[in-house]
Amino acid sequence: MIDLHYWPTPNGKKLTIQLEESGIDYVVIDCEIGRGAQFEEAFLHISPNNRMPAIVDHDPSDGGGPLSVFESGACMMYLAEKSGQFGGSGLREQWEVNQWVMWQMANQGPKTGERGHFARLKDREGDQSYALRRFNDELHRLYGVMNNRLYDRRYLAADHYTIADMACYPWTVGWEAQGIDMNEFKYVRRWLNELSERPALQKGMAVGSDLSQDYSKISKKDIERLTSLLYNQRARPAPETGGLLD
Ligand SMILES: N[C@@H](CCC(=O)N[C@@H](CS)C(=O)NCC(=O)O)C(=O)O
Repeated sequence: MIDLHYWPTPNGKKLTIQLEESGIDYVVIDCEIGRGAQFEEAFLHISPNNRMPAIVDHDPSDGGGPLSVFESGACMMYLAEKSGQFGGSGLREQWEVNQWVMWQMANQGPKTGERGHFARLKDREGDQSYALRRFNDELHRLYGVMNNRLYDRRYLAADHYTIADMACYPWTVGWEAQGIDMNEFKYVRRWLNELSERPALQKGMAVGSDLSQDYSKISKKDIERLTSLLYNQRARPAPETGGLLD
């Protein structure tokens, strides 16, 4: 059984898609990031970067105690290895898949996230035009990378559906809100349309839909609370005593 520490965001949905597609048993443990669940001590032992998603496998293949994994890409690779599904087979396929998962983790996820961050600020912290131009351009470039990749192949890696596609889908499906004109990226659109038809993917995308908040409808006070919780994070102090410097 897998514990999935989860909130319904694109990073979380990568894992619900994979778990549904792979038929792996899992339980969802709510990690309400808008209320600070990511800073709880027990969660930080699982995910020291105070971010969800993360998983705990209660039945790891080495027969040892529970094994936890944080970072969605690492969780995907772990689950692919555990289930023997969607990670590619053989050296070349596996590394093609891993490269595209890493591409998502290092590019599409963070750049889309930063674009959204500056777009939501809407000049509340001064002129955001440079930051917006920077991340709008980056995002446009990244859609181009996917479009070129997909123009003569059905999937991002290998010649079949893999965790690389599952990692990118939940971030790509929001193209309209990201200010992208999909007419410019017709090979991405074909891929999105094909993936959207998969029942397990649809099920994974819907997990926790009753939990998500419509941020355009929440009060000013709640926006301020969320902003101070999520936007202004600085280092958590390390313990003063009991470490290697004593
Ligand atoms: N690279 C990480 C990113 C995870 C991430 O940014 N998670 C966000 C939600 S999508 C989060 O937990 N945010 C909590 C916070 O900002 O404090 C991954 O892919 O797992």
